[in-house]
Amino acid sequence: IKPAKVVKEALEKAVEKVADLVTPPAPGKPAGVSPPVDPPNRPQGPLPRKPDQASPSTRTATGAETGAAADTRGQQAEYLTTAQGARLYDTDHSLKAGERGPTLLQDHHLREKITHFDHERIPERVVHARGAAAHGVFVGYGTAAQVCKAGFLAEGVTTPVFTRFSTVVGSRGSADTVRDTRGFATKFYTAEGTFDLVGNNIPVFFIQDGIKFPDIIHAVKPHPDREIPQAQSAHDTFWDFVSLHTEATHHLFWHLSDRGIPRSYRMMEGFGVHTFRLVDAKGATTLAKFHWKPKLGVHSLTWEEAQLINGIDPDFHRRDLADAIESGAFPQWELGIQVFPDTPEQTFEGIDLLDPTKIVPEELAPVQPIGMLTLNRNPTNFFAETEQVAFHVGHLPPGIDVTDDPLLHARLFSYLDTQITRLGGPNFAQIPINRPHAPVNDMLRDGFHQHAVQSGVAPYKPNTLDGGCPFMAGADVGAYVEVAQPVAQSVKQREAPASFADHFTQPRLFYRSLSPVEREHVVRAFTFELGKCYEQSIRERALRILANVDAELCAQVADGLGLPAPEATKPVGEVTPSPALSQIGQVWPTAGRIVGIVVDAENQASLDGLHELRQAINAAGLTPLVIAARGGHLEDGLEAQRTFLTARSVEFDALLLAAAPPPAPDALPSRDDKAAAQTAVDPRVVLMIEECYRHAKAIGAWGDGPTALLEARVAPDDLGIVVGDSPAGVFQQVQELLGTHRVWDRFPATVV
Ligand code: HDD
Repeated sequence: IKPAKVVKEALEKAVEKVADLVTPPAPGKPAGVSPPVDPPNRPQGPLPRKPDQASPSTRTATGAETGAAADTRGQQAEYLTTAQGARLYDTDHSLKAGERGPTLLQDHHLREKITHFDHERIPERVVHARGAAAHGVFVGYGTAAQVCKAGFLAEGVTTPVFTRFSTVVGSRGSADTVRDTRGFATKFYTAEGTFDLVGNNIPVFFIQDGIKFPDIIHAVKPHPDREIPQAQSAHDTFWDFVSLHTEATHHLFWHLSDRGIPRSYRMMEGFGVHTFRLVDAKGATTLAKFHWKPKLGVHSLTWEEAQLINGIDPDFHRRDLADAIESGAFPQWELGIQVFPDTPEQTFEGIDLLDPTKIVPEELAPVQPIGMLTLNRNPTNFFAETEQVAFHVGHLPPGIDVTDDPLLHARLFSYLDTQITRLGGPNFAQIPINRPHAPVNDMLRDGFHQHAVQSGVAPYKPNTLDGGCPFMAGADVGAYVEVAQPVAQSVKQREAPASFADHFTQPRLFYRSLSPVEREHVVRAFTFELGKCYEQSIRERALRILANVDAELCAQVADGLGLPAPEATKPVGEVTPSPALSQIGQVWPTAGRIVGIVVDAENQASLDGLHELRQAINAAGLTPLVIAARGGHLEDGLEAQRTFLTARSVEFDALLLAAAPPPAPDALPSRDDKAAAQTAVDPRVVLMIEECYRHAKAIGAWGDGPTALLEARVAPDDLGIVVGDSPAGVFQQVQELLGTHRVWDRFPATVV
């Protein structure tokens, strides 16, 4: 043990070192929004949130509202200790035989610190590895009570939840905005046991039988030889499989539509996919499909935006969710059900309800709202919560049962099985994020990572030694009793029913229900993905599938690939479009959108009215971000949150131009300055305008702003361009345009 004096000196030295690293604010210059940083020589509170997180309101869910202490940090306790609680005097130097001598094996702190670090990583999820999550609450409307006895659906019952969104294909460090299906998994900590609704943002699945899950996943994951491409479906093995496996066609169409590149997790629908069986208080059953409807509407990126964002901000969706919650813009979804009579056939209007590649159009069975989900608190620790959360389709409360969908049955096996490897043993339900809120009284014992200290001697049933406990419950006291469902007298066989055989009608229904601009995106997506395949035979086979779904679509994709369009071999008949499948054509709330405002610090007029504009944008529930040539202070109470160097159009849903800033000295760092001198407006601002224009976004301009528009060759009277005198007036019109998300009319679709 070092004498106290030596320890004190070492501490003082360390404090001096840290103090050297902290640059005090220049004299006379405001220190910015954060208070000056003191050397951390004593416990301190966490740093304040950054300003853009504080809008549109300063409310956070970290206070009394949810009772959560998201700001609690282990690091704030006064002294560093070992895992056994012994206080440490030094964590920077190994114990050595003399200052320059060899390290001693007896250094327990060194070994504990390194050993723990060596084991910090656990296997990532085999699918859905990349995700982001949030806590929240679900409030039942009571409208489901007629068909479902689950207590959490009763009127006004509030249930804590944890929702994790994810991509499917990419590994844990992959980018957020790849083309993919998104996972939408919600854990309801109900008083009757945990209910996990483990769904996707697409209502159908690639396969009809879970035994094929390893095949589809092996096909879509990177090629095993070079492990490329990461988080992509545009490659040969994926298209090899789906072109040979026509039941994937319906999911494929959703995947290649705008649904595959959502604007935000907050702006996605969610689907339970399978048909479930609901049980009411009297034991009567109804079949149902679960739907999540986002309050902000369903919106997507453009393909070019999605690709740019993958490089510019790979955490785009994760950041968007966390920032929105941090700022008090809590995302909400209404839970709804489509209900169908529980007939022996388990079909509805000729659609087999056990086939997970089929939807039931909402026009035939409307989605009836049964409750509201609000996500209002970010996780405190990503690993402990988002990474360790374990969902399982078999986690069901009384009132919700499964059907004989063969995809669901394989899932009922897979989720428990995978957690045993991923979370290191069978006791993962004891990890805090997975702990049920209902009392647990099981007889599961021992195993890796057992945290409970179980008393008693008789973890078996029946027993007398522990007083016969625990006893069995009946349905009258909340037992989960499976519905006594007749099982058909049948032969053992590996077959799909004939009612699963039509693979093309519903893809056509989906495609024909889209608006022309959405169909154009599907055509381009097929052309892009097949264009990335090397094997000609795969492209040709995929075209033969498209020919069966829609001859026009097939011809356009074939044209893009430079191949002849094949004839249909199994053409499907006409379909009645389902308008509910299109995400365009409605006006949505604009809350939660990001508005960029370009200013010129040297041009005072461009700062006039900015305070009021920011307030108006905040008050409307949107987030304003001021962009200038340099960061920092602009004028009292006004900071530049982005610079021309850090801002790129893809971060903004709409762009406002208060100025036409001339090229800053760092405008073109890698090219000769002559080029910069020839442009009147900073080329990075011009690029922002060009991209916003191309991505069909609303752009507003006042003051010198229209000059910047002209520099980007955007006509002030073009569709979705608002030029006016006052910032407030321009914003108002831009906000109206944002209600439809994009100004698609700017680029009339060329598909029929
Ligand atoms: Fe799955 C994870 C959704 C079919 C096997 N799945 C997983 C997650 C979601 C889904 C959202 C991530 C949960 C989280 O955030 O932790 N999966 C679906 C949907 C499906 C589906 C909507 C079809 C309707 N899944 C499916 C099949 C199998 C699996 C057919 C296997 C037979 N899924 C798994 C898994 C995962 C998983 C291997 C990986 C990590 C995990 O479970 O916890 O067990």
